[in-house]
Amino acid sequence: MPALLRPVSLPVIPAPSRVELGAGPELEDVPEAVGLSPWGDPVDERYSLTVDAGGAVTIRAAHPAGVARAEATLAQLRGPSGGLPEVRIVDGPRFAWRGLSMDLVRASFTVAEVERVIDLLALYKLNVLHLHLTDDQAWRLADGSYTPSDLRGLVTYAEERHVVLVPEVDTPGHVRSLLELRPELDSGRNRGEVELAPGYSQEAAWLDPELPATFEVIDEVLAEVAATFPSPYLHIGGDEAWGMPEDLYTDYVHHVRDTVRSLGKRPVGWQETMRAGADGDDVIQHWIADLGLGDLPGTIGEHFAKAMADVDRARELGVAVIASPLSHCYLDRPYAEPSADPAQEEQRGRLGLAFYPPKTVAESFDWDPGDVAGLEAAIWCETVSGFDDLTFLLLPRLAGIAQRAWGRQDTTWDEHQERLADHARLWDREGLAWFRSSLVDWG
Ligand code: TNX
Repeated sequence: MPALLRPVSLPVIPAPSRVELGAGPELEDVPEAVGLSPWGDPVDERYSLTVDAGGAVTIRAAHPAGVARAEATLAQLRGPSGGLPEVRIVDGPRFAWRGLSMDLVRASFTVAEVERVIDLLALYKLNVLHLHLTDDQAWRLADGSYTPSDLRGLVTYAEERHVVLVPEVDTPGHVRSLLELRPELDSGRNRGEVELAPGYSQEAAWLDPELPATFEVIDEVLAEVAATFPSPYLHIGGDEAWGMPEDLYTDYVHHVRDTVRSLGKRPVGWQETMRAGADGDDVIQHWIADLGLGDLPGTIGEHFAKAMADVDRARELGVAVIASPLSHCYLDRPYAEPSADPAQEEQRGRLGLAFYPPKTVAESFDWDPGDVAGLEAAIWCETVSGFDDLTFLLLPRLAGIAQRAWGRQDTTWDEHQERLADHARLWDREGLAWFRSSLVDWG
């Protein structure tokens, strides 16, 4: 087994084992994945896996990515004493694009910590780590954290695990940090307080497409990012450009999409970018969904209502939609049920945005993504102050998203919670903090 294919911190396949790389008739019985391939060209991630009575393992897959998915299944199957059950599995993904969007701005994570998140994605057969690299609080491409060589190292680490890193440069809104770094981007009208809801205001800044310096800076940033990340997709952000006139927003998005295309990449944008229309190869990421709070007041309310219509329009036009509805995919949502461990209650109370009504792990699992181009969980880090906080919000819900993204829709919560109980020992072995939901019988 080439070392490259081995999820490093996961158990290694025992000898004797055999990997047969090539198409097999049994694989063709598994439906092909639907939606967008994060590699651009489709990659066949289907595999078959046999463990015989003597413990010998045989894996067959058409592509090394399929072998990596089989290895993830093996890691999940291995019992507490290291043994493997006798099994025959023929398996493949439901959606081609299965990811996690990670906020690297509101909290800071070391390269080694990001690698551990990539390991977790590999364990759950997720194949996209979407890196939210820039925001109001920091511009991680310049002011600290990640050097180009760090980022290239992460690209290689992810590639070895058949995970694609999709970089996001979030503009024209969410750019307060950039304006501090590059004061020449202040056009005299592109920053200030915006009242988002009655009595609630926020400092906001946006990039002015009518200021020549804007695209001198942004086109260069996009070129560097495109050169660093081999992903055929580049995420242009485009969410919540508070205070920006709509015609300027549209001009801005058109320009940035053109730049991204000229760099040989396909643009992905948050759903608001639909306001600039969309071409056949644009990709929209859906995040705004009903929070169950009724109509929200003020600017936020108007924004949400409009943004929901943006997604409807994307669907009508046949634009590819990656689903990350905050109702089910936002893992910065507070947990509603108590922890089975009273010592975790302080952490539970502190984590997740207070704006979101808390939700139980079971409620988060109860949904069908439907007919979409892919699925991404999202972890935003306003309330997160370290790696333990991060994994506390990721686990166990990330496993539920992975089940929806890879597995059959008819898996019930009961079946899912039994598997979660089994997986807790993997998280413990990796030393990961996780939320001990009182709705799961952890045994
Ligand atoms: C909205 S999701 C944002 C983020 C916040 C997040 C908190 C999105 C495209 N924008 O800036 O961190 O809500 O959940």
